[in-house]
Amino acid sequence: MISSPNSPISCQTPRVTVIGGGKVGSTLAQRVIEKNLADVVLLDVVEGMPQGIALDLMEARGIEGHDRQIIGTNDYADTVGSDIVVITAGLPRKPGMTRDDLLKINAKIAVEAAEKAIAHSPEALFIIVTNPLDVLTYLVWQATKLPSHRVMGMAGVLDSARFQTFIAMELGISFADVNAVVLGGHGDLMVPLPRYSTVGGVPITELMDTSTVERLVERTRNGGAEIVELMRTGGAYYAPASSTCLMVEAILQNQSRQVTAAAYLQGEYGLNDIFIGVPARLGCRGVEKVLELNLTDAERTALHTSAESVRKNIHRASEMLASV
Ligand code: TXD
Repeated sequence: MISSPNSPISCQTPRVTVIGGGKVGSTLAQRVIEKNLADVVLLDVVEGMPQGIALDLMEARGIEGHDRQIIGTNDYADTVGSDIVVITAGLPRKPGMTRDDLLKINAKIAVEAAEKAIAHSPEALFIIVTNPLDVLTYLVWQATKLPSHRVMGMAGVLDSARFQTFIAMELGISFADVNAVVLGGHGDLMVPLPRYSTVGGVPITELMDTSTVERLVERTRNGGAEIVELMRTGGAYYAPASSTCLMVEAILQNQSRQVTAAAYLQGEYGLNDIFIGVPARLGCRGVEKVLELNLTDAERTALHTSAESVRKNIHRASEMLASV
């Protein structure tokens, strides 16, 4: 059937641009096309690399059985008309390096990438993955001048997935019954919330003793570093790509899914003018709503401490970008 101009069925396949064709970017591109979610443009500064990855993934289409297109490029002109732009470009963390050490290099990369991408895709939503992502999400929002609901950062989905995994492993149960919540910046100061983390609706604080909960919280906080220490050459990318793909899917399919994302706060949790991990509903407009959980004094203090660290780095990065 050929759809008429009045057909409610759109003939346009959604388009997702992934900037940075490294481990996270290429794995995300693979997930997006193999889940049939969108066509993908994979962009990197390294010549030939994104083109090679794209061709390799195209050659897998017949076997994987999907019809999505992927192109690899070094030219932002090829990203035109994207619905979502995901920024994964930057340097990964090396052993012993903190996320904040990466601030200087990655701030410049992310801001330049966002400015170039928005010029070709003025309607796009942006998801920032590059670290330190809470800070870079703010800088990208400023650089693109987009409404805040169209810019968000990915980390909370990953941190929550890690906490969920450790809870399920500890109890020897299916992850499917575990719902874990982690707020705050993606760093050592992130705020896992055991009271809101449940197994079939029962808070884990009722299922484990305090020291076990504390151990799992600590492991979650060190989740990224644990993998860096093991791998030695680079960091995690499978779960980060899956986490980002979940956000892409929630937006493209207008799912109104509640996840933790770095979203812009305007008074929620007593915080203003900052992007930080909070429960947010994601749909086709981006962040539809920020949900405010009731926090204890200790949880609220921990969130504010994390926010202060993000804010300090926003100032540091802004000064640095201004002096370049
Ligand atoms: O939870 C999270 N948000 C994270 C974030 C989880 C995992 C990884 N996290 C961060 O994502 C990580 O600390 C890095 O900052 C990014 C990307 O991690 P990845 O593991 O994919 O790094 P790679 O493999 O080094 O890939 C980075 C690519 C590489 O191919 C570079 O050539 C490219 O980025 N790059 C650029 N592309 C486009 N434009 C510019 N300027 C550029 N500079 C580097």
